[in-house]
Amino acid sequence: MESQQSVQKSAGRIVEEKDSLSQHVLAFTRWKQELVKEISRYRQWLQAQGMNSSEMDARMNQALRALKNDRILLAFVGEFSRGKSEMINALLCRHYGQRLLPTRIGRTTMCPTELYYDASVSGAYIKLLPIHTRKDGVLLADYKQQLEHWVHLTINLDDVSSMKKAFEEVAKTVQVSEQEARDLGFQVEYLEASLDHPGMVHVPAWRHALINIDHPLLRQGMSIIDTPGLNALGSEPELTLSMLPDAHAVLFVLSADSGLTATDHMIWKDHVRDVVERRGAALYGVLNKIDMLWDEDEDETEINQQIQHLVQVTAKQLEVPVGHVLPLSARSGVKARLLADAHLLERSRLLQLEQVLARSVVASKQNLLRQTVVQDFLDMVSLTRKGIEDRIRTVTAETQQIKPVQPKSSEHEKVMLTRKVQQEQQVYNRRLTVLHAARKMIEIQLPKIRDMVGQDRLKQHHERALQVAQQGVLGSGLGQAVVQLFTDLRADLLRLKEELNSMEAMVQKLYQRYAQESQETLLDFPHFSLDSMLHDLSQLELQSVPYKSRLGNMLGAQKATDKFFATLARLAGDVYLQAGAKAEQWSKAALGPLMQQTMQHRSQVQQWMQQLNELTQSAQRQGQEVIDRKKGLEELTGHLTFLAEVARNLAQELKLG
Ligand SMILES: Nc1nc2c(ncn2[C@@H]2O[C@H](COP(=O)(O)OP(=O)(O)OP(=O)(O)O)[C@@H](O)[C@H]2O)c(=O)[nH]1
Ligand SMILES: [Mg+2]
Repeated sequence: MESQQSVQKSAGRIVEEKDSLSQHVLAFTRWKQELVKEISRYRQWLQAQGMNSSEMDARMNQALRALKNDRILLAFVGEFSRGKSEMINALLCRHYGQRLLPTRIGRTTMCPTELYYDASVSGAYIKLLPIHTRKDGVLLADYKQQLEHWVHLTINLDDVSSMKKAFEEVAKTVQVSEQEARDLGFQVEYLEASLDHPGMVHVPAWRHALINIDHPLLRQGMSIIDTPGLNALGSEPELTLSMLPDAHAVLFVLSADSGLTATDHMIWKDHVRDVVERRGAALYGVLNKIDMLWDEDEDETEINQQIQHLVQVTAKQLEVPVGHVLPLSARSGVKARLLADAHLLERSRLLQLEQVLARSVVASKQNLLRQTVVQDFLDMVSLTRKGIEDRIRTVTAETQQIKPVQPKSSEHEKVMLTRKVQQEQQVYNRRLTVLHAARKMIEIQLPKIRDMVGQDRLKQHHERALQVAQQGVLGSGLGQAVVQLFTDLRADLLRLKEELNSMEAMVQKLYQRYAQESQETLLDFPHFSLDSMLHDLSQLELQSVPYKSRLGNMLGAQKATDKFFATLARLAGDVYLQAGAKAEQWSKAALGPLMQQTMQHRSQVQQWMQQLNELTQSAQRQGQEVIDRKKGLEELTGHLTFLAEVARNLAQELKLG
């Protein structure tokens, strides 16, 4: 809040953001907030009615967390000096009235740099992970949990020069011997030699940078990753194996003056295209620096034709649709924004880029949430509705049976109600017995799941793969180790899949028994499949192919090979453990609808019991009975109206998709 105010106060900054990307992201954020509100309303209502259960609570918490933490991740990749950082500046500069990231001819960005906004910490900062941490074999993902290893710089958003200085750190290099550079996992031929210290080379000072900064786009839930040019992709395997595949959109940046060069093509082929497309993220080629084609002597139409031709050629080379190659001048975009020059902004085509990002990235993210979170809630609401409808039917039938108040009718009423309570109590007990049996069954199965896929087994597989690596002939060990690891992990998941199938059959039977005991229609229960995780595992294995061949041929690249294997094993292990955890989660949630139904039934039986108590306590109240029931009915109908409204709102969200 404080930094937001300081941003607003400071002179010279243009605070207003009206571009379409920002608007779309903002609309998306509002949409999520509305959903959170709707879900919270339903949850409070459930609590007030005593109809919530711990399973439902857990399910709702998970969905609410997903909605609150959900971010859109945008990554910029490509050969050095193509203008990646300048493009990020173009997206963000208007808010600060200046460029954020350093841009220069030659290599500038030295380490992957993540920009985001974290509302839970006050003040802007840059956190930098020293390069020597590459030697200790600890993954970046783990370092992100141990922030004490990072160098912390605070950013003063009100002081332009201090801000510039802080951002310059990202471009810092240090000089080390060639051997040291190799030990750090670099390929020396790609490094710049030191001019004053022969035999020394420049390596990046930092392994990774995290920048927390308050900007409307970031505040609304967008995170941006800037990457250094060539070979950073190869030397930090986590970048290609984990960060890029996690991005929702990847912009592959090219320069319009040189078109697609051989190195551009290598990066595209080995590290970008397949990795991103397999995950279904949006992937665009950006032809930057189109201003270099602008020529005062040529008219605009001719220039545009040239640009269009270049776009078509590039699309063909990249084998993507023409609409996925975007011509742009990032530098003019920055200038136009800083000078508020509408004509230059149009010429820069920056707005087209923002529109594409808004349409494809934000919209696809929103759709994904619709299919998961919204659908899940809709299912829960329908189940509650069904329960209330059942109650209405019962109460209506009972009300019709009540004759106008006559002497003795109270006695009759009491007998009827006692019978009803007894019957329902029996049904409830039978249901509870089935539920207990079902719970027991799940409790027995849970340790089995944990034994089949868990930390211990993962460790065994890992060790076995390492043995295979050591036995392999020079250069081939890595490939064999990767194959071994994936074969073992997959075998476990396939066995777990079989186990889950038989569990599902058991759950199905229990649901049938439950329905028979209570003579109700069969409830639907949550289903779960390991297929997506098996798919993720295969994708990861495929992603390792370019590395295997490249590292396999590199003699003396032991460090890089070890690091690559450690990263791959960790990521595969994550998918594997996640599959185990999800299977466990499913087993616990599989009985959710049964529980919900039973809870609803219990509260119904309790109500009848109360009625019976009241009836016994005061005989005069018999006349009141019809009125009470009518009231009860009105209340239930009110509940139904409420639930129908919640369901309508949620269904509306689904339709909009
Ligand atoms: N003419 C022109 N120059 C640009 C444009 N965008 C960037 N540049 C220039 O190209 C050079 C490199 O830009 P950067 O943004 O640093 O490139 P990068 O891709 O981030 O490069 P690395 O950080 O080294 O990977 C700088 O001198 C920029 O001013 C553009 O649209 N037109
Ligand atoms: Mg850069």
